[in-house]
Amino acid sequence: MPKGSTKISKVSAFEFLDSRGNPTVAVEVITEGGGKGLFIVPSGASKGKREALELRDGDSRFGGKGVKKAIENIEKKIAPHILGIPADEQERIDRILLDIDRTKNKSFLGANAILGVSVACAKAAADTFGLELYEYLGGKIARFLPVPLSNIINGGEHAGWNVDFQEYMIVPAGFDSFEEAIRSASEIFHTLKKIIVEGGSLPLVGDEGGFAPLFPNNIAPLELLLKATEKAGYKPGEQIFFALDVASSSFYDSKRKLYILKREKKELSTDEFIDYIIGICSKYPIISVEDPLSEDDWEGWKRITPALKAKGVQVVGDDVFVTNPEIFSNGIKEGIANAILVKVNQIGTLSETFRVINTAKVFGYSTIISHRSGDTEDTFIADLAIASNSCQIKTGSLSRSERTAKYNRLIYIEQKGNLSFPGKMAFRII
Ligand code: 2PG
Ligand code: MG
Repeated sequence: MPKGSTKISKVSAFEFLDSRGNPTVAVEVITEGGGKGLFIVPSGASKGKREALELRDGDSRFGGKGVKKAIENIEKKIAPHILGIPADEQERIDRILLDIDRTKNKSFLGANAILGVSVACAKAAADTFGLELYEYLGGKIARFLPVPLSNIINGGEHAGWNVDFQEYMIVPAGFDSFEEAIRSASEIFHTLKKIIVEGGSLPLVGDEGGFAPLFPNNIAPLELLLKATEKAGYKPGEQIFFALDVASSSFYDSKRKLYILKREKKELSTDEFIDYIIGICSKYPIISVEDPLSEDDWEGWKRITPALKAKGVQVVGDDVFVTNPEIFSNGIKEGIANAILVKVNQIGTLSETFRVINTAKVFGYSTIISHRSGDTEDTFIADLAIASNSCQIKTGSLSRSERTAKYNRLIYIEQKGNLSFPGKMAFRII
């Protein structure tokens, strides 16, 4: 029962800072019943070309990255249309936002403005009802905590190109609880730090809190992960698995149709690159590979998907789907990937995000709820992962508070709630 009316009584917008120190939109929605919801919008670096548009001012403030226009849009173009509407009528609110915007990529209002309002309404409604956010979004029944894909070695655009691949993740799937899984990830992270320092490198971290030493090739980080896992006392391939975000759109030359590996001084055709990826997956306990091929290489995706699936590797589409229901449906038709990375700011409303998640479930695709490389202390995605029964979350390393905030929220929920940790089941391994 609501504590009071969920009707929206106030909408305020702020220019906050994200984890890279860039401005980002924050929105607070207040209901007549006294419920409050504040959401801080994240921001990506290695973006898919077809993501919804993040509106930036492009003037002299913050090197052009200010978000005052988006804030003005919230205050003047959005707020008057949603005041008085119940914050729990999510579909209706999101419809109003889309009807005001009327562009394909949300460029009139800005996806950052739209998303800020969309999620802040959900948070305000949950608060008015006196429910935890995951309960409000997912219903009051027991469900799953997500298995983390923890990015402890950062590369590519997130780390000044120390290595071509963007993310080397450990996946602590062989445990019975989230708490134990996170403990193992943290211990491996700190063991990795020792190994890096002993090897003569500085233990500096990239945008998502993973270490970012210089590597001679794209395989060396996997050797390091193996070493750190074993040295920390864990079993690779049993307790700890590995995952990659190749983020290959960032080094694909679409004119020449070549994958350019700067660290290895190699230029590979699609078929050569497919063999290269499959070779890596055969050598290490890799359970999941994200964006192995470019968003412009759908023909290649059609070939790599069955090849990786045959090896039991989850094939994740991020830049290639950009959490867009239409693009995702085309991908399903073409047999591309068997999992989708879900980033709320790629699409811009909560309703569309749930549409994508539900479509994935119908067609047997796994869903991984994801942060952005420019993130904030906001923990919304932790609740979204539970509410949507996604069983997997990608939210960075075991350092930097904008990353650990999500882990801490999940530890808190695990201790308070009646949820279970799916472990290997999240990857369809019994
Ligand atoms: C990715 C993300 C998050 P960005 O590619 O999956 O890790 O990076 O937010 O820079 O797109
Ligand atoms: Mg990605």
